[in-house]
Amino acid sequence: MERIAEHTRKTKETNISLTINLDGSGKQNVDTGFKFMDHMLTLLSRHGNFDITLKASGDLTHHIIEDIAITLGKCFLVALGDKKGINRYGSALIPMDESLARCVIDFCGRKALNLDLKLKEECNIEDLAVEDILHFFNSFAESAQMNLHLHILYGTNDHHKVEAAFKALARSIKEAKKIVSDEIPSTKGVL
Ligand SMILES: [Mn+2]
Repeated sequence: MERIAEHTRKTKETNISLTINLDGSGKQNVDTGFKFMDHMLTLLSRHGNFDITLKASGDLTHHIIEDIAITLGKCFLVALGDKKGINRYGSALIPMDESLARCVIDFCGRKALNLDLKLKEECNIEDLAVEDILHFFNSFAESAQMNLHLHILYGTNDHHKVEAAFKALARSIKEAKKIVSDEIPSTKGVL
């Protein structure tokens, strides 16, 4: 069965159109209007080994980034379906030059977020505010109904820290979405 999800979210604030294919090969066509977001979602797809097509527009940066995260999380939830056979858990330690990111995830059906990217507050990374980047992970975890533990262990360059964090999330997703059996990976029998 194909693990594909397509969702269009149109509100008075934003217009998000997103498709993912969990069994793709890491191909992407991403246009969010924000260079840094495009950069991060492109590498999320590439290193996460899922295909993504995304077009986003809207009024305010905060709204657009938040609604992309909500839509992306929802697409993961839908594409994972009943989660039969998935590895469920994923983790990764990923460096980006002097920075090191650690990510551990569980597609368990419940949101929990433990996030510390050691970023300078009230600061921008390229064309995005740090608070919008942090909020992205919160909205994504909530919408995908997953446990997300994402930490920068050390580092100095904020661009490197965020890039390492997205790559660690990508590798964790790649591992967690993988089909490894024909059973639902829960003693409750449901995820
Ligand atoms: Mn970069």
